[in-house]
Amino acid sequence: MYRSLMTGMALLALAACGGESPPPTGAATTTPAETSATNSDMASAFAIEDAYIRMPLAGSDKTAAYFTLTSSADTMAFLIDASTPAAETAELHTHTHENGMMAMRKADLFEIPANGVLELRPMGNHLMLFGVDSTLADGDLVSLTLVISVDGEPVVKTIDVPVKPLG
Ligand SMILES: [Cu+2]
Repeated sequence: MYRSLMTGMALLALAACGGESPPPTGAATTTPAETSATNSDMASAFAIEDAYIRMPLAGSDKTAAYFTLTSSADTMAFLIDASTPAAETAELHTHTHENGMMAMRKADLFEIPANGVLELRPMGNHLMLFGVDSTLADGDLVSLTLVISVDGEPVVKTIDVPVKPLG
């Protein structure tokens, strides 16, 4: 029962995400050295909790990452990019129901409200990972780098995220 549910979800992920071409590389702006002090100050305005990467289903090289990002910045910020050495590409995805069908769509950004929370969760907004390292195992810690745009400046935040099975 549980196994067939998981298989169904794998097929859904393949159907929804398989046809997309990877985004152009170099989309994330590199950080000039002279702004790094400012950026590290800004990075502390964003706290990431409950982060995990869902262990890929057997035979799949796709999975998703979830976390809760809390901002203490006084302006709206935007999550604009993500990357991890454990996957070839990472995309921001929304998860919606359309005409009774579940669909995932690539998003250019997620809003992080001023002094608010951006929540990535199963069946909601998520980070989709493609070309995932096939050796990932339950309990592994994976580096995840997020690029947050604050007042038009990229703020880079890197965290270690555990790999966990779904549920
Ligand atoms: Cu997705």
